[in-house]
Amino acid sequence: MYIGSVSIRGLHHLVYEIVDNSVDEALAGYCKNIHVTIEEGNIICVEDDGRGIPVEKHAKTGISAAETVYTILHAGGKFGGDSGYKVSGGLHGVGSSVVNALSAWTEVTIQRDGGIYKMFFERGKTIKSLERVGDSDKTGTTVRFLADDTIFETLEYEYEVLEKRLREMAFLTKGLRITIEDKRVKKITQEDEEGNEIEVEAKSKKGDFCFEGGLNSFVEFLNKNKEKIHQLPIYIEKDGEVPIEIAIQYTTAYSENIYTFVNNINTIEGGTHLEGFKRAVTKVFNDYARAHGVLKEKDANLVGEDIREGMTAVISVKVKEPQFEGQTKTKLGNSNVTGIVLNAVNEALSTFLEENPSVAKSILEKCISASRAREAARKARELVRKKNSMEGSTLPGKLADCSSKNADECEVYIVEGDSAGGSAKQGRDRTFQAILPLWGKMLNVEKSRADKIYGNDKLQPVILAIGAGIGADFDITKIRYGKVIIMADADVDGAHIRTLLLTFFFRYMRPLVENGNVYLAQPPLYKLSKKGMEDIYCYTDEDLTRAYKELEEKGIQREGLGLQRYKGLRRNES
Ligand code: TSJ
Repeated sequence: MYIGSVSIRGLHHLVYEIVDNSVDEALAGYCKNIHVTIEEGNIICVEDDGRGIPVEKHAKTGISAAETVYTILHAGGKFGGDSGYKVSGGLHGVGSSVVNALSAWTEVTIQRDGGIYKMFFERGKTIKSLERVGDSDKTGTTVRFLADDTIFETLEYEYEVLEKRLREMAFLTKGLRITIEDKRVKKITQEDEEGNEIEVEAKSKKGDFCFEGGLNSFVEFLNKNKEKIHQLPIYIEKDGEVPIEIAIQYTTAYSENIYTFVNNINTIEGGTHLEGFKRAVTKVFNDYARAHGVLKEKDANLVGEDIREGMTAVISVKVKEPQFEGQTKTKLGNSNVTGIVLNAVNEALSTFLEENPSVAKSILEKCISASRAREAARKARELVRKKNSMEGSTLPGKLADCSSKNADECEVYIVEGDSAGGSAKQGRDRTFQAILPLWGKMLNVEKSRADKIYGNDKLQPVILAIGAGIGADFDITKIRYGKVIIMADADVDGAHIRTLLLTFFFRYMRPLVENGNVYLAQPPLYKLSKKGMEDIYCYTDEDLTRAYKELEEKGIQREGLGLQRYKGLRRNES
């Protein structure tokens, strides 16, 4: 229920559920450090230096509070009386019993009241009740668990995914230190000086996150590779019924980048807090522009989009009984939050602009030029539309189309260069596979405004081949291929083209990405061959190591194998 799925996503959720308990302890003011370790065998260890889960026995049940949290659904966060400011209750903080039920085993260690206490569970059942096993002058809670492989599709945690979420948690909780270490032994294949393939142990990965700046550090982190319009982020903090924390920093980029959180949960579908924020920002900048003569009486107001161009912002609110709506339950529904955020931003942002006129001026200059570009883009779009309706929607000349017209079964391969396009054409099944070769330098849409996208000669063939328009006009029901497959070389240039095309799809054909129509063709890195044996293709270094091992078990030694190493990047170099 809290975990959501048995895929790798659900697996990662197990870790978040446990860490959330320690973060709650930090929010209550009692925990400064949280250590997360991925141990060999995909065992997770979460350790905090909080007060330790209460160990005394419950008057009625005779069971310790600690064991209750771990075995009774929903028990978390509801015992121990007033444990300070708690806002969880929504999606997290109550999931420890769920994690327990979904784990092959769980070991809980509590240091508290001068003692060390331990308990142990298997698949949710108590194997060892809580007992005192030693003395300690420290306090804290440590949970180790192994997810149940009969429930989850995979137990292989992705370090980067966990790291990103833990870094985010550290940003959202000023001053809290969260560390992560991946201690799993990873073997990778490398070439030694003589060009032989050798296996070596990869370095363990580590992260150490503590941000005194909180959300200001967060936006600075998000903007670290961007050119800033003002150095210090605009910071808004307001306590009250709905505590609000917001940081804003403008860059010269053309996109808007707003992240919203409710009780530390990323509300990717936005909701009432984002609504209030957007309305306030639009109003404050327009009012300021009028009051200071940047907009004259005859000028139309700036629209929200113009004002948010180049904006990076993080919004974090704490809501007592959050209602989550939307497809993925990540949209805040509480309607009172709109007005509360709106008022807080109105007040704080207008004060900021009055006190920092040079920053206000730079931001407004950017808004005005965004507004002009929007007008130019509208005209460019009209032009393309008119041209298409006059000429009929012609397909690009270089497209080798397929014969089927049923989009569900059709694929288009976007291929780099003429030679690759040629071999792709030879290898394809022309009934359902189309090939679109591209050349030359693809436009980076992140570095250009919309008016430069319409009619761009590199993007035009892609737009016409897919046949569903772009931007606000994009209509996914019109796509001519159910699969849009980017097939670029496995080298740096290929990686560049992949990134540029993905950026274009993300910014101008977002539904295509969200609906899962975009694919990357992955070429193999190695081929193992031997006379009388079917060729084996390996896509990663792990694949190769596994293939060697399996062949060895069949009595085939690696010395007798032909190894073809294809041009391109090893995974660890990409
Ligand atoms: F729930 C859990 F087992 F999953 C878990 C809880 C896992 C981890 C890694 C940490 C925790 C946890 C719980 N850390 N800190 C706490 N704190 C309490 O449970 C606690 C301690 C004292 C009092 C009190 O009122 O004295 C109240 C609470 C809720």
